[in-house]
Amino acid sequence: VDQLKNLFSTINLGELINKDNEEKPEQLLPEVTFKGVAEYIKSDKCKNIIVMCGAGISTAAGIPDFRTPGTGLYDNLQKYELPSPQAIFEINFFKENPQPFYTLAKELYPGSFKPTTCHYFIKLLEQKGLLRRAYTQNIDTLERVAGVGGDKLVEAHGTFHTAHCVQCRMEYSQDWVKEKVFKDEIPHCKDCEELVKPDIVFFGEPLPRRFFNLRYEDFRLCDLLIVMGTSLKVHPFASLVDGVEDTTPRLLINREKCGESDPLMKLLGGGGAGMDFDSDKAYRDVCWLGDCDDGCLALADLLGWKNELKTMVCNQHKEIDQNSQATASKEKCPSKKSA
Ligand code: CNA
Repeated sequence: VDQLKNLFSTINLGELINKDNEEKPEQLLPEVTFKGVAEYIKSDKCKNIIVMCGAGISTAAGIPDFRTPGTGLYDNLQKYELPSPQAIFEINFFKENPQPFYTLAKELYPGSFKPTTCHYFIKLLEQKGLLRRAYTQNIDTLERVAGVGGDKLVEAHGTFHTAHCVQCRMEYSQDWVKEKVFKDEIPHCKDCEELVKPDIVFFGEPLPRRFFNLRYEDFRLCDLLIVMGTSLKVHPFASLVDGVEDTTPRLLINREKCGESDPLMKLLGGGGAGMDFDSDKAYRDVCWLGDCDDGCLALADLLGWKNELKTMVCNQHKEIDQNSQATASKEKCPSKKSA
């Protein structure tokens, strides 16, 4: 370690990093701002948008994320007496002790939550013919509930939509598993009696084949990457931000900055370069800090879609309320003329 420290102390990192960045790729945004991103979307240069999202797009629906201090799941798992917060999503721990996962699953089961404005913004991008793909880490299926087509979705960490026996791989439906979970029963395979687990990817399991099949082509063709509601801490998902071309603009909408480049890692050849929002060399990365729903509404406003988005959210929520026979929303949908 001391030798490495000595070696680094003799290297002028700043100089090397500057050299690395000497050739700045072409800037496609008219200006490197939120407004510049909106203008770019309106231009004919932006036809393939990829959205990458995480738990932060669903917190407004009432589903906690992992890492937000206080409200995140990792701060609220004490009652399960786990060896570590992550254990609830670790495959080996699950096979030994599935109860904590199923207790939590009952709380978070899809069907009890409504998509957020942000989910409907993704749907709107699809309707406008601009969505190449939405890569989600979420397992709550709210993108599907919002109407995003299955062909436009990559559920990178799996989904509650289907389930399989961990042993013989027999498939089970979401409804079958849900019925057991809501009766506080642990679902067991009808055939081999082993555990049945929803097809969400646990730590220690590979990502779905669809993720690997689509990612290279999708990201090569991407004209704009929009990253929303994720801490970009879980790999390989997080490294997707480096899969786009050097010129492709990237917009982060999140409560905190994340995914920024680490100059030392870059120099050592470790991983991708990450994003650069603030240096004087920034030419394509833009950050909008705040809640995803507000960010999507602000972007929709600049695009002239705000009323359309608000109307979509309102109508869809009313329909969900009516179908679930819950109290119908009293919210008034905006009229076509109002902004
Ligand atoms: P994370 O690590 O908890 O990060 C969430 C990020 O979103 C943080 O940067 C927050 O600051 C930010 N955030 C939270 N709420 C908002 C908001 N309303 N507006 C803007 N930003 C917000 O979660 P990641 O998704 O990055 O981590 C990946 C894990 C989380 C995946 O494996 C998921 O399966 C897992 N997860 C999914 C869900 C779900 O399906 N809804 C819920 C909890 C965890």
